[in-house]
Amino acid sequence: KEGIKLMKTAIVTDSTAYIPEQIREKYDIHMIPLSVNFGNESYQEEIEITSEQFFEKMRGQQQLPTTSQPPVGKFVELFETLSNEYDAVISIHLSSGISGTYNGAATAGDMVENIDVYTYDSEISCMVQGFYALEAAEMAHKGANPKDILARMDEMKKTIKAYFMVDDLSNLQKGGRLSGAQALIGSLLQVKPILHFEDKVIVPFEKVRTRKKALNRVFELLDEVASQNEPMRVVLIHANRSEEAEKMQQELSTKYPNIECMISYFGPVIGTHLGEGAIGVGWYKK
Ligand code: MYR
Repeated sequence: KEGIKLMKTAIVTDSTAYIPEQIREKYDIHMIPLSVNFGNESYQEEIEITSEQFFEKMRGQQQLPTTSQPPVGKFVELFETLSNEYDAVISIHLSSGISGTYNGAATAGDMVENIDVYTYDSEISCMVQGFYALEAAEMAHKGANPKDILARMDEMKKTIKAYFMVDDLSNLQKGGRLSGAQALIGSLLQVKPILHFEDKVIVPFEKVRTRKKALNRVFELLDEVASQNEPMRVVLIHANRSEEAEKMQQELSTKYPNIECMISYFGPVIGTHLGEGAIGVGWYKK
């Protein structure tokens, strides 16, 4: 008689989930880095350059850095190594509407033969993408099969939301990551628009005049969900504004005992496109 064999599924994500190393280790999450380039100097984020070093370096530059997706070969190499120990891989990535990373992982998945690779488009990025990776890792650890993990992520997608604001829209515009009507974008350069993801790309959500008003509006949107008193996870994401994020965390934790509120950051690659001072709020119902 055959015993029940638990599937061993490895969870892979990319650096833009900004899951701190200790947490990746604890959850056994494998990470492939994207890079930032200053002229012809290239740094793999989270490995060769920290957020603090990056923002400091960016401040001193005339020209904006650029970013690049990981080479397909990096994914191939990792998937092949994982095939020695696992039956399957779920590889979770930043939105395919803003980066070629997801497609690169999918190409690599097709190239590797001795392991099943499922690529997942988070349609978002940063710690909100990290939420998928953390839940997937918890399930994988318990021996859940890939189909069930993928189904759970699709379920999460229904309540996952993130809004974010930048101090200056020009980085996003220069990097070509702001979608929506050009005329609208022109008129937005004067204000502090709230941004979000729609159909995998970044579009303005609402025009607001000041950062304070924009934040209040985002907290109002959060309140619509948080006041239902169901368990939820919230993340405050900042580009080198940790004190501001800590203050907000305190306020939210006091106001909503049902939410688990964490702080995360916009690292080098996302920081290149959003600029220093950006702030975001993301959440999902658990
Ligand atoms: C690449 O070079 O492939 C990376 C491009 C990254 C574009 C990032 C655009 C900003 C994303 C903001 C995410 C906010 C999530 C809450």
